[in-house]
Amino acid sequence: MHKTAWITGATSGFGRAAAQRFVAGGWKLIASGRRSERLDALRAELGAAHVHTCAFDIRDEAAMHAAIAALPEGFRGIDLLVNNAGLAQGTAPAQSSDLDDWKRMIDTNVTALVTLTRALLPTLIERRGAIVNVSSTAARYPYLGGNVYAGTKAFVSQFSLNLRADLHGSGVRVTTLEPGMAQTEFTLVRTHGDAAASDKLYAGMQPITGEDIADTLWWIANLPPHLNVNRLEMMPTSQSFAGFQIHRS
Ligand code: NDP
Ligand code: 8X3
Repeated sequence: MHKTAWITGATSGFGRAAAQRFVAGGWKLIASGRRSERLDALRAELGAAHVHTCAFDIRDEAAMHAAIAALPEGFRGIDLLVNNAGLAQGTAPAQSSDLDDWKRMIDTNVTALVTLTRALLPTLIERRGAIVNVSSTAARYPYLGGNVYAGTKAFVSQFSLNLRADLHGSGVRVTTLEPGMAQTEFTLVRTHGDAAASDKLYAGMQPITGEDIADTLWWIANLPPHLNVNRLEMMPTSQSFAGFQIHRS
């Protein structure tokens, strides 16, 4: 029997690559995101029989519940939820950040993630499924301008570990995936469309790709049922750690 994955944020980056990987591997796919034309193109590319798409803003709780209610019969049982939709907004220090950017990140990366997870827990429990929450190295390593983005990802990581505790004995597996620098539309979104800044960030280094993440998600989801990856942190080889900063008067 085909398993079914719901991958949020499937219009770009990690989510689109994962959508391609799971359908190629024989899974049925629910792909969501706001950009309906991209979802239509994905469905055309991957084949309509195994792909259901739903276009909605994940911050819109009513639209989310409508999308769940409208799932076709063959897509109602969900074996894997990949909570991938998310964003960073801005790189400024806290004292000069835009509060609306902060709220947008919290609404998307935290509130929408827990809302969808809560709604899908019954089917995930029924099918002894799995949840992979896409967090970030930002959850663990502070950096200048990370502020609320990093805070949302710390929430995602800690929520994932706590979900594991609550779902003890249910057979549902939960993983938090914490990638470092990856080349997607992430930086374009973060900088409000500054392509030069995005290109500059990735210049001269080899970032993680969407395909790298898709392969990792595929590995996690297809491990034998007795194995749970709790937390997986990964970085490009060309990215590592720097020291603390010291202010001297
Ligand atoms: P992209 O910008 O390429 O993809 C983000 C996806 O999230 C898009 O499909 C977008 O769809 C979706 N999304 C964003 N906001 C909403 C919304 N309000 N409603 C519905 N969908 C939304 O970035 P990535 O692939 O890099 O990001 C995926 C995840 O990985 C994010 O959670 C990000 O924080 C995380 N991450 C990224 C890293 C990186 O360096 N790139 C590193 C570590 C973690 P649409 O715009 O169509 O709605
Ligand atoms: C994205 C990685 O380092 O830009 O989550 O915060 S970073």
